[in-house]
Amino acid sequence: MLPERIELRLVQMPLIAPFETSFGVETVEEHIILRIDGDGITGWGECVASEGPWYSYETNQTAWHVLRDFIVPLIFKGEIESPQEFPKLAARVRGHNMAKAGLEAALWDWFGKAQNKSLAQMFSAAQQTVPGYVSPETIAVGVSVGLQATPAKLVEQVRGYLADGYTRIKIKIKPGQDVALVRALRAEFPEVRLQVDANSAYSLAGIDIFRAMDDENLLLIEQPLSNDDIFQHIKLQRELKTAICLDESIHSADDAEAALELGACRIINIKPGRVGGFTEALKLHDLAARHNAPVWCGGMLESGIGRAGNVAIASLPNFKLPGDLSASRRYYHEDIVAPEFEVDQDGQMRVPTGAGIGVEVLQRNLDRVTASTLALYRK
Ligand code: OSB
Ligand code: MG
Repeated sequence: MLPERIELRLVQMPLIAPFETSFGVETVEEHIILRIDGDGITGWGECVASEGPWYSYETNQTAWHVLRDFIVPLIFKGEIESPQEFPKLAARVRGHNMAKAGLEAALWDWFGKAQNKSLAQMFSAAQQTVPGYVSPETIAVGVSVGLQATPAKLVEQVRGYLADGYTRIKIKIKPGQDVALVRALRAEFPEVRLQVDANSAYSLAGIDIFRAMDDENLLLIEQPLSNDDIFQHIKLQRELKTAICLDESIHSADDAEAALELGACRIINIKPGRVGGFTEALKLHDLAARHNAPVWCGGMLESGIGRAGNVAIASLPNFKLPGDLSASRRYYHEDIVAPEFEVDQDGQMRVPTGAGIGVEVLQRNLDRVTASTLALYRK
């Protein structure tokens, strides 16, 4: 297919409630929505960089610059055969995984629409762990709960999410707000599937915190130590029964191979944005399966455009744990797609079956949240 036009939109979507992690508070989610047009077909993708370089070094401004000046021109060079060609086309650009992943996502939707295949179908065909795999109609999903003002408020939030149906709870922790939160939740919900995410807020000197959590029957401890670190996590994992799950440290399937073989973690959180796109995410999925390491789908508070791709990839066989894939209304008053993503009483979310992302982009809603737009054309 021949790309003719690529549009970048900086969107700002107010969150229903502030989302607080060890690296800061977000009240408005700022992302870049990408649109690609060519051969009479439109494809949509979402770049999950943020306003500031807190979770990773990328920001919307770096992604905008790298897309406009380097990645988009590489895409306009000629015909593209498949979305899986993208990583090779963009390989000259080092890093900037979120920028790359946003454009690759738009290509997957564009090809899906052209071939009348859903992303779930395309991803099932591309994964190599279970030949002939057919994605389920629904997947079990979880919710990621930000830091709250008091443990009592956290307990009430979690009670609400459990009533909504979510089958797994993840809470954010940071030094000073950690073991006590886990214990407060365990006292109320002894059986709930519970995990914690530190977003790199600790060092090995804080090992006693994790020893104390080790008896709380957690599914996993996500990214306790430095972002990018593998070595310190090896030392920590050796001391714990609970599985460490890496998020920030894993930028590629190769990183995952190192982390798993060296014993830095036993579980991996896959965010397509963090690893540079769906093609790399599929590679990571297969690699982890070969290492008998479960994966699950992380989230970046995506709009429905990004969420659609996450839900589709989370329907693959080695996504053995519920992802941070919550209903549109857990984040936003109004999504920019229809139908919105919903969770049923059993904590299940539908995997879209329509072509590409399988949800319709609501142009009026998109226009309402757009702060700036840039259209680029093939020369
Ligand atoms: O570490 O998983 C994370 C949100 C922004 C940045 C980093 C993370 C998160 C989440 C939210 O935990 C997951 C979601 O989209 O619900
Ligand atoms: Mg995380």
